[in-house]
Amino acid sequence: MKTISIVTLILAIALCCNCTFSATQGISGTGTVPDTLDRILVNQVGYLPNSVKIALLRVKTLTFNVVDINSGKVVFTGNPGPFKYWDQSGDSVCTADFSSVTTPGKYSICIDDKSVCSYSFEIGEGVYSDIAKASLKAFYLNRSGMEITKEFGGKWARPAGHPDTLVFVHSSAASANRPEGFKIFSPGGWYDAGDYNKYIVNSGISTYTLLLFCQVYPEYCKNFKVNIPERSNSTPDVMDELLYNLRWMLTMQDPDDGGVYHKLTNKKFSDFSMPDKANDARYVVSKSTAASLDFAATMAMASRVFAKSETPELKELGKTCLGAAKKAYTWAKANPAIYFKNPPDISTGAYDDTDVQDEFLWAATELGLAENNLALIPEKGLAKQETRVPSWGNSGMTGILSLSLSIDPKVSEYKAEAQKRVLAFADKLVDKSENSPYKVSLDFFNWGSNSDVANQAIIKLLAYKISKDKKYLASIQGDVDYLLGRNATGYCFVTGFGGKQVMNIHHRPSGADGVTEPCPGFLAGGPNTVVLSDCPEITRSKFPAKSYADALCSYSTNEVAINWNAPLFFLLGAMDSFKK
Ligand code: 9MR
Ligand code: 9MR
Repeated sequence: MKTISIVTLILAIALCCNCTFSATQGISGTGTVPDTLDRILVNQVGYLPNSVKIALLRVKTLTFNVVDINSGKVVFTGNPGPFKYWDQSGDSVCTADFSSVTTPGKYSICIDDKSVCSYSFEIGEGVYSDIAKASLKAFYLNRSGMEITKEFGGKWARPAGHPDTLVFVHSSAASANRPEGFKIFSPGGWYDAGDYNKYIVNSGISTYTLLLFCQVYPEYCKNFKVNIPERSNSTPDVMDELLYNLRWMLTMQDPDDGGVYHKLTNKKFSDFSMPDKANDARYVVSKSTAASLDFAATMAMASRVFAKSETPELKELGKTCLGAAKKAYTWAKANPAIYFKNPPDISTGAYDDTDVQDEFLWAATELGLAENNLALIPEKGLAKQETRVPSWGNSGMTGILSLSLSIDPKVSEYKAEAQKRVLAFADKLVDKSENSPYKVSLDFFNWGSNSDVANQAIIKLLAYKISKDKKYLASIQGDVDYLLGRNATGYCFVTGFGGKQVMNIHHRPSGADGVTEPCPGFLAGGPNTVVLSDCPEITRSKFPAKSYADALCSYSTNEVAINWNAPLFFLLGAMDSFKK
């Protein structure tokens, strides 16, 4: 893969053939002047006509212009807000509000008589359609055990890899009926991320997020079409895609005792080969309490969503899911503290967690909702659960989200309390974004920080769904804008989109396929300072919001993952559903 985006270069030349830096002065905290195209930060994909539209300027200017790219005409002139310093990025920015531009078209924000312009963007009702589709299609491109054909994969077509029709039971997972070396059949599912392994904990939350999307936006889902092999059947394509993973998850349960294997994996991370060339032996490793609970919660949620489906097979599958959920939960109750740890001979991702109270809460809540059994819902646990964005290791809040949307009158009391908490949390997030120089709620950069932005947006979207209060919309837009370019790195973080594109994701197929462009539709993990040593040759910024490298070696900032793309799709699908 090449390191510089062709699109970036062409745009730079087209927009800025006379790049003097005269009247405008760099105001970056480090004293360095950002690249010309990074001096004005915009959402490089676009805005719905009636949305709030705010760009960020890193240069001092009295006015800014919105320029129609086709005609070259200035359609709006505005005055920026005051400069504000962000300790997370180490620089100052000011807002350029151009919400009053609503005419569909292609634009750029310029200052100084067009000597400094932003990347281009669109205004229109359809601006999120392609990117929402791509962000779901990314799951298809990460399917294990299936050939990605030209018809559906285009230039990212590849042979099938990891059939997982012959998987060994690892010593850590051995049981009386399935001793060490026993062979099981566990095909399908999505690769977790840039690696080729499949982990139940992370699969659970990702699948749940897509199920939640189907629950919250049923009409949109019905009409949402993606070019995947199942597109012609009567099941919505989002559901088809998640079924590919859910059916694999079901194979990870030991039919004898109901316990769920933590992961299906190679002993160590493979090199950057294509899936069909990376054929080391595969193992299921150790059952764990967390995996069993996340599995139970996801299956219980699936049973509720499938019960509403119009297809008899899905209704039937829903019953299977509920049965599997109950068995896994029973196992976890009997084995409440089997915390996963990599055995000495296994070094792939651990998704380890020694506090499973939140997983218990999530599973119990989902089972209570699925079985209409109020007694199962852990009242005390709910009260104790801290309000936070859900993640693979902290899923308790997910139960609260499910409760807040329940339609079962039996849980109405819990529902009211859950809604109150979702709204209070969303209000706090809105408050943060309003006061943030970069207009985002994010103020802490973890591994996968971009997914935290998308997950925060989900909280606000649910608050909007519950309250119909438009006050959430500007903040949600801010999250979209951040991910699509209005951030301290200037990158549009979804592969295949934007002017400054991410080209070198830590994703084995993208790194090995010989195609210049990475597989499209993936959300890069994003900036953080958790691991600074992943690329020995690259020194990253000490400012968390800028500590990002578009380099294949940067697994800590530039990997992709199903639990990051799921909230991305949720957010982009929701935005697309708002079109008129
Ligand atoms: O490629 C691996 C990636 O998929 C994981 O998310 C990441 C963190 O567990 O690890 C990557 O593998 C790296 C390993 O941890 C350390 N040596 C370099 C490997 C990347 O090439
Ligand atoms: O997303 C995970 C992150 O929260 C952890 O800090 C990190 C290190 O343990 O691992 C991340 O998950 C990786 C997993 O272990 C292996 N597949 C790739 C995942 C994304 O980087």
